[in-house]
Amino acid sequence: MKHFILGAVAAVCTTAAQAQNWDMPTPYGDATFHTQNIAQFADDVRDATGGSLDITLHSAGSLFPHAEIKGAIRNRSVPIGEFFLSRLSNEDLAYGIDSQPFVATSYDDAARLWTAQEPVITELLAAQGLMPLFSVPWPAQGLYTNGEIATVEGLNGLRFRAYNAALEEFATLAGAAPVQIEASDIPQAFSTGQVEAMITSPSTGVNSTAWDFVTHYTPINAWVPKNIVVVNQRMFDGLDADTQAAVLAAAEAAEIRGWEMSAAEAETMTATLAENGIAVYEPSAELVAGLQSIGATMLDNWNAAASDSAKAILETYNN
Ligand code: PCA
Repeated sequence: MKHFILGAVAAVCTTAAQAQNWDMPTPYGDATFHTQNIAQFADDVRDATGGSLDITLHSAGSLFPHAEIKGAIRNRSVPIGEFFLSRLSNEDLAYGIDSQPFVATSYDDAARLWTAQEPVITELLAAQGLMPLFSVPWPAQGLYTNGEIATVEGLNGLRFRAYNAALEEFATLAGAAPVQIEASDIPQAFSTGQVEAMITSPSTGVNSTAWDFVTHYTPINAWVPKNIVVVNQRMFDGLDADTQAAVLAAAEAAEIRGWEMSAAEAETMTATLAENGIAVYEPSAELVAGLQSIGATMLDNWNAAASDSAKAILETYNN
């Protein structure tokens, strides 16, 4: 009897030692399609491993603020997390090429750009003990303002919400005043007058109920930036082979599903903006020309500062 009990206790301990709970911080809210895609990824991993790897999502920056998520994965405060890829452009411009205006403006171009970018940033992240699992784009970025914007001069002097260094540079070149604001803080930033215009996706416009604080939206479709999900390599290596395979398979499915969700939202969320009273208009030729000229200046600046590996991404993409 005693042996039997001891045996049972040992069996329970073995299972307990093998089962793992992973906390996963993400920056965006639960209504965001990226978050929903990641929730499905976590479910897939849980199902495929019979619950032995249980990933708990902490959305909207609730566990770590956006700016700290990558560092938290690196120092193993958490094994896995999501962030906006081009936020790392201060480390190497290779991370930020998807946020340069008019480099890749369609999903096809964005997919080709990712094919060129992925091996380069995989190597950069590996040097920090990090491994990318999957990356998913936002719908192409559009312009939200009060009143229609006919030319770039119309942006002069506006307090402009920014989410990375490239958008800050863009706003500055347009004569606007950039203010860095997290996506979940957009409604408050507008209601308190901190900002009065922004460039973001129709998804983020809908998730932040943009009709409460702007009247006009134009799909300038200037860039297609991505989120990325990254795992700490040592934590991943600590999983048994079957669990590793389950994570990689779920990640591959999440990347495919996420790109499809993004393309679907580009249409449905633009329609939702209009249904809620936002005037959706096509940008004038003058506005597009002005934005393209800013993009050309930014690309010159990018090329002047980019590492060789960053420049190699553009060469691969352009050839
Ligand atoms: N939404 C995020 C990043 C790009 C996007 O479409 C944001 O506005 O912060």
